[in-house]
Amino acid sequence: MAVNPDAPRLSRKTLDGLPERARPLVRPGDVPAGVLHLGLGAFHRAHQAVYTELAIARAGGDWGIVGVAPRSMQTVRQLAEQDCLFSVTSLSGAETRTRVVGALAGVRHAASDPAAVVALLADPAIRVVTLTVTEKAYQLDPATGRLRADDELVADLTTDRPPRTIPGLLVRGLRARYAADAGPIALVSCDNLPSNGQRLRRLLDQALQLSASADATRLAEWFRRNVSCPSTMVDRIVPASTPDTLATAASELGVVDLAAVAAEPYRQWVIEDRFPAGRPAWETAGAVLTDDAGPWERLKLRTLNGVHSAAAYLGALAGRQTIAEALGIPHLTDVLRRLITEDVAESFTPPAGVRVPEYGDEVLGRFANPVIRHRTIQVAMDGSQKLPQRVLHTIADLRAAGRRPRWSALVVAAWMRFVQGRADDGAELPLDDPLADRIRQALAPTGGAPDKVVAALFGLAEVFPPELAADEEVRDLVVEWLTALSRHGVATTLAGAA
Ligand code: CS2
Repeated sequence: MAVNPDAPRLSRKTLDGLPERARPLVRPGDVPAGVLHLGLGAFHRAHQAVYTELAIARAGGDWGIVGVAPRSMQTVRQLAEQDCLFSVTSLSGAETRTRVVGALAGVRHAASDPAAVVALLADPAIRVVTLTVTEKAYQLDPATGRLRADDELVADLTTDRPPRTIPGLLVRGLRARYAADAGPIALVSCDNLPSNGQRLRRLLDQALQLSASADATRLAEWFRRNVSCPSTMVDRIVPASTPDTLATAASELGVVDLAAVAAEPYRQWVIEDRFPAGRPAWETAGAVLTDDAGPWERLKLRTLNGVHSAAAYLGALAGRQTIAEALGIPHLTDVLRRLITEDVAESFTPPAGVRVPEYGDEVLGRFANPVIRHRTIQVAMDGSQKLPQRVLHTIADLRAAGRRPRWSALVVAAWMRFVQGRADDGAELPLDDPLADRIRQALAPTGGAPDKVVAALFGLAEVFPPELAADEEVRDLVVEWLTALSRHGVATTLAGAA
């Protein structure tokens, strides 16, 4: 299905012709900007933008969002053509609901106009910055927490050229804010990383030091006193939009929306309440404000995201296109349930009142939603950046308690087979990962022998901490699973395990 490019577009002009139930709660332009958001992908549009629009509609406040696309000019162009309007379709088997969201007050393109973003960071009206920039933007060594500055970031921090990296952009903006005396601000990471706020703070602290200038000490002091980095747990399944997404939106709206996104109905946001210059009343939109998001982050990363990655790697190897289709592999749901109850639930203390097996069952129900066509390949990408917090932390905590991480080792083995690039039927699998070259180099001399593959990939220090790589029991488990997967494929391995 494709939309007719000549049909009328979603815009302020066409808003009044929309079905009543599809109209935005806020009109863009009516609410001045107070939030700057970096990363204008589908997830932001279906998550923070929805919460913020609801919060403005229910509790008021000048909290319109200026959305910044770091790279994609297409997103910026499409949204600009639509007066920053876009729709979110909630999809469940039972119903399809499409509503236009009016939270965006403006859009910018960082790659071609970084100065505009720096100026916004120095604007006193902007009091909250939210980020969805994916795991790989947080360039910290997992073992030491030290900044891993590549040439691009070093150039951003030590020269006057327009910044190209996210930390470079933020440092430049914070400097400008300090110089302009534009007041305190909260920087809110909405990426799927544990202690994402602390990570962001550590990253910026070190980046500010690297960019040292004459007033470095005062700048560091200003940063300490005026900038908060609350941690958050974000949750909503939002697959990349497809021509089908746009066609559904067009038929629900009666106009074409090239920035449409579709998502599951479920959404959750847990936010540490540390905002020195105020914030949207997100609690009125259902967000949970807390003083420690840590247990929620662990719950979600290890259960939802860990199991998601497991379904993605095993599903892709078995030739399944979507997560829901992957759950149809015989025995996979049983194995995922054992991963949840025998490994994940034993690895940490959940938030008060939450039982991990029940939360896990709810997650499996969400994954089984057949109308959310979330591609296994999409969830599988950037595995080197995702594996630590989704699976390896579970393994480390189980080991510390003297337990055997049987099912988590299967997920590691599935990733190791996935990165070798062939599905069980021989079809090619893409390796979309910032460490792709390193992974290929490590694999080259192994000839695909499971013990050699495991030894070679355990050598990637960015992914596997030294204690884990040296743990023979874990290594033997992973080799055992990888041998089974390589010899017999996913279906037989699962049938033998369940
Ligand atoms: C997924 C997440 O793509 C992925 O790696 O696991 O994007 C997942 O859909 C979200 O975290 C759900 O909140």
